[in-house]
Amino acid sequence: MAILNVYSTFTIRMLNLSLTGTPGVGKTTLGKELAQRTGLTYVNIGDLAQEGQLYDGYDDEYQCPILDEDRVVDELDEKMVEGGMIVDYHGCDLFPERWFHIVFVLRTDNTQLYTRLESRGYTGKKLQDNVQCEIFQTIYEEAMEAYSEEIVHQLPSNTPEDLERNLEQIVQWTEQWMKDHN
Ligand code: DAT
Repeated sequence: MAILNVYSTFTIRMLNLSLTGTPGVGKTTLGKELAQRTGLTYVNIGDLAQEGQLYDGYDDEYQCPILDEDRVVDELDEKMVEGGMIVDYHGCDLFPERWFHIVFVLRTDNTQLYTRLESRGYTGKKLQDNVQCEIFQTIYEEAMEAYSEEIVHQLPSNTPEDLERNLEQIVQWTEQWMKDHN
């Protein structure tokens, strides 16, 4: 938190991070901890949509509401322009390219992901499809298509050691970005 407060007395450029990847890879865990360590603001798109009921219908197959992407983008745009945001969502190509300075795609081994999603209560097709999404690296490919390839980075997210390493790397990268741009 102290890291960014140093800059708070004058106008500064702030970066925005995307944390993306298949459900269960650890975006929320990493994003919340990262917010604590950097002072950046964590936003979970699923929560934001639920709070504002930013939905456009219901998906019977997956038994979940369908995100109204335009309203989500409108809702967040002002904050994104100000900067200093960490955005957590299991997709990334719905967001404007200009929003992000860096995109992290978290990756988890299939067996681990299976266990995590099962303990979250996922079963049947929903469980299988999500694990397949990870096997086929769907979100990584989506990120590589939607953003400049140099800003897209994969991070392993299997163990607590991975989590700590990812945190340290992103905190360092954030500090460096702030120095370079202010
Ligand atoms: P997501 O937000 O991507 O859906 P999550 O942060 O809710 O994922 O994490 C899913 C589960 O996995 C949760 O029980 C915490 C655990 N987890 C997250 N990152 C981990 C890591 N690096 N090592 C071990 N477990 C992790």
